[in-house]
Order: sequence, then structure tokens, then C-alpha cells
Amino acid sequence: MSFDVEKIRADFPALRQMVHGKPLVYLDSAATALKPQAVIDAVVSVYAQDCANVHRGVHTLSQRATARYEASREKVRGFLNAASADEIVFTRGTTESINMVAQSWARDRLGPGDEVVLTGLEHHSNIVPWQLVAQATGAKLTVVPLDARGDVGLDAIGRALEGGRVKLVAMSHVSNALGTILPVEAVIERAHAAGARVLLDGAQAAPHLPVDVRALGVDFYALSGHKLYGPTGVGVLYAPAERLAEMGPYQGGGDMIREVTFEASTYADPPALLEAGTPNIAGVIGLGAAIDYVEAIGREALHAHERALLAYGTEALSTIEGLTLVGTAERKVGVLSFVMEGAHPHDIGTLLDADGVAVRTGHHCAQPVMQRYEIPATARASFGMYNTQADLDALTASLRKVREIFS
Ligand code: C6P
Repeated sequence: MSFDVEKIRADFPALRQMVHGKPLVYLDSAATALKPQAVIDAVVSVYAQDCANVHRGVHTLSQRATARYEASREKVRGFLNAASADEIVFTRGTTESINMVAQSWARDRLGPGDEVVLTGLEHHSNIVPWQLVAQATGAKLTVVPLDARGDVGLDAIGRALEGGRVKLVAMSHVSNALGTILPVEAVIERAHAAGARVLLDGAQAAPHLPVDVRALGVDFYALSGHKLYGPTGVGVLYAPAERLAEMGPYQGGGDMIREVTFEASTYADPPALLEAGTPNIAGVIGLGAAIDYVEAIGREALHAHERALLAYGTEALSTIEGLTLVGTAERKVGVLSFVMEGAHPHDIGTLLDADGVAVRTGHHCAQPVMQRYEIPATARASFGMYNTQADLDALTASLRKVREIFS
């Protein structure tokens, strides 16, 4: 299918609205992406027709809900090119996926002196779970520093792997704060050669890049549905069967057991083992619809569209006096993080909003990135498949007004 941005825009009802009397320019897809009508319809149809619990009923509605829920698992398998749908665990989001690996895999495998390697680009949800596990086990966290452009060099990662005590490298595939695409293929190769496993935080990669977990040979891959044009409250943990077999229960409850007595319980195999309780049924089915939508357009086409917008936006913003882009790595997705002389990012965000332009301001849940650049915050424009050059023109025009006010 050829990439027709106007046709795509027509599928997103949220874009048909005015904000403060101006047409909405949505440049906050890294926080959460807007949802196409097909996803909204899929969620509504679950509650309207197939409203039943899954894996628990012989009645027709439950059978239908279960079939749709499991069909989504197969869609995620295809989307990531996993070997089996049993390697796909549904979670609440990237945050829960990473915490699951920390508690159900790493906690039993780490001891005093063992190391977990992180990068200076990580989101808090790929830092704090490892701090909790390190406190519990005596393991140590090693952080690979960022260079000035917001990239992480392979040499620095190689040095962190020296010493033979690294059990896990946990890193972003794509940075949320700066948009940097990290050299994950080479990192996985080096980490495996050093005897370490690799977890990739794919929250910002899955919506923008083709991801092939088998070609990557990654041990754990985490993503969130809501950044992938799907519903909130649903995410994925992928792990190959041999890694899942190493994981214990995460939470205890219904659906994750084989047999329960008051004396002891035996457990179901993964993925059920890791999906205790009634899951987010409508969310999972909505995520399946989002994957259908993205795949119909094609991730290569999306990526090419966003790359062209990134080049256009980078050029446009560089013409604004006093504005500095933060994060200028060679390989990036559509994220423009910036500061402006004399203007606090929150003021920038408020003034842009008055023009109908939605960006995120703050530390983007990546405070160590801000510390690296010695800034409290940035303003961040992040793109989705529905953005256009006109959106970036609106951003640039509004930023010129901000500049006038603060200069
Ligand atoms: N980043 C942003 O505005 P959850 O909240 O579990 O869906 O995703 C957490 C998360 C983990 N890793 C990365 C790289 C992320 O970008 C995010 C979410 C949003 O950048 C909200 S803080």
C-alpha cells in the first residue's frame, strides 16, 4: 500500500478537533499515540458483543472473547516475528514487562558482585526495577555514558562488558527523550559473546521500526500498546521459550495455575503462568486491531515517512534563534527535543498549546538524560504516522512567537 497521509489522518477521529480555536497539531505520540477508528471499534465491539471473561467459559460469548484474545497473541507473534505465540506475554505495558523480568527472572539469578548494564538514556521504568533487584540481591548497576549527541558508543558498551560479571544488559531500543536509535544488533552480539542476556525496552521502537526478535536474537523485548496506536493498559513481554522456562510466577491468582490445594499449588506453563487474573481483554483485542492497522500500512513506509519529517523538522527548528536541539545522533526516530534560551520548557509548552500544538515538556521520565546535559527539562515534539510537514510548519511558526516573547 502506498503511504497516503491524508487518508491515514481521516482514520484518526481525535485529529478532527480544534484546541483553543486552532486545528489540533498533535506532536506528542511518544507519550501516547492517537488511536485509529479501527482500534476504537474493536474495543467497543468487545464490550458491545463479546463481553465475557476469557479462558473460563464454555458459553458462546466467552468462546468468542477467548478466540479474539488469542488471535491478538498470534498477531503480536507475527508483528515481532517470534517463533511461537506462547512466547508472547500480555502485560499492562512496558513498565510491567520490565518489572516482570526483574522480579521473575533476574532476582533469582543475580547475586553479590553480578552486574546489570544500563545506558545513560534509559527511561525510569528501565532503571528503578533494576535498582530494586540490585538492592535485594547485592548486584551492581553499571551505566554506559551518553556521548554529546545523545548516542551510546559500542566501545563504551564493550568496556562495560569486560570482567565477566555482567548477567544482563537492559537498554532502550530507541530513546524516548532524544529519539536515538541504539545499535542493538551489535550490542546483543557482544553481550551474548560475554555470556550476558539482553533486555530491550522497545516502547519507542515498536511504533516506528520493523522489529524482528528472532533476527535480533534478543532475550526479552518489552513494548506498550498505547504507543503503537493501541489502547492504554496493555503491553507485551516477548521472550523465547528457553528464557520463559527460566521464569517463575510474577503474581499469583486465577489462570496461572494447574492445581491448587491449601497445602500447595502447581503452575501453568508460560504465557499463562505470567498472566494471573482477568487480563485487559478489550485492550489486548484493541492491540491486535492496532497491529493490523500498522501492518496494512507497513513499518518500512511509516519509518520512511517519519524520517523525511525528521529531516524537515530538524532543518526548520535550526532556523529559530536561541533554540538548541538536544539529541542529534545520526540514527533517530521522529523526536525533536529542544531548549530555548530564556524560556522554560513548561512556558514553551503552554504557549504552543494556545496555538493548538501539543508537545510534551519536562524530564520525560528520563531524569539522568537531563542530568547529562545539565538541564532541568526539554520541550519534545514527537511524531506519529499522521503528522505532516504542515504540522511542523505550525510548530515552527508558534515557536517563533515564543522566541519573540522571551527574547
Ligand atoms: N514514555 C514518554 O512520554 P509505559 O508507561 O509502561 O507504557 O511505558 C514506559 C516507558 C518505557 N520505556 C520508554 C522508552 C518509554 O518511552 C516509556 C514511556 C512516555 O516518553 C511516557 S513517560
